[in-house]
Amino acid sequence: MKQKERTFIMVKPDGVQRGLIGEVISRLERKGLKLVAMKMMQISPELAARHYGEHRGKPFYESLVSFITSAPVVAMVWEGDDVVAQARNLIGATDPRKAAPGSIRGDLAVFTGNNVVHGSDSLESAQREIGLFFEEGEICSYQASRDQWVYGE
Ligand code: D4T
Repeated sequence: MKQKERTFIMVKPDGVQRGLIGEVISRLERKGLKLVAMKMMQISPELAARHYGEHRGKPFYESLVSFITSAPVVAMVWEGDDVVAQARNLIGATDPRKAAPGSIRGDLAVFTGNNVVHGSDSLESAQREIGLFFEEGEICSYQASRDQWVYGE
């Protein structure tokens, strides 16, 4: 079986605190994407700085790091055809006020800082972010019987 594309998805502290872990997972699962790794963790300031390195120096950087380290998150790896773009579509625009109804942020959030979920924005970001949060041995690539129904394989 050809290795499908992977992306990094994280339920942020607001999503965990609001009891939306299951909702986020459910939406991705129902689409047909496959969960291949998951852990709940408290992000250290060091990991936050690496994850959000591209935003260092921006006006919202300090509050972003403070927010993402403020409570546990659920870090995940998802697999599927074109999964980076598919997950971003399901998540919706960064600003929840502009996110399409039907998307996670469009339906479940109102404020850019607290937008429930993170999803990698490119294949390169996905590889980098997965590497920051997971060892390769923690990722379970497996054949699911539903694959033939999702992909017609
Ligand atoms: P993440 O990375 O959390 O999935 O968000 P996006 O990929 O959709 O958006 P981003 O990288 O541009 O922003 C990262 C993170 O910073 C917060 N943020 C962003 C903020 O608080 N104020 C802002 O003006 C922007 C642009 C929200 C997400």
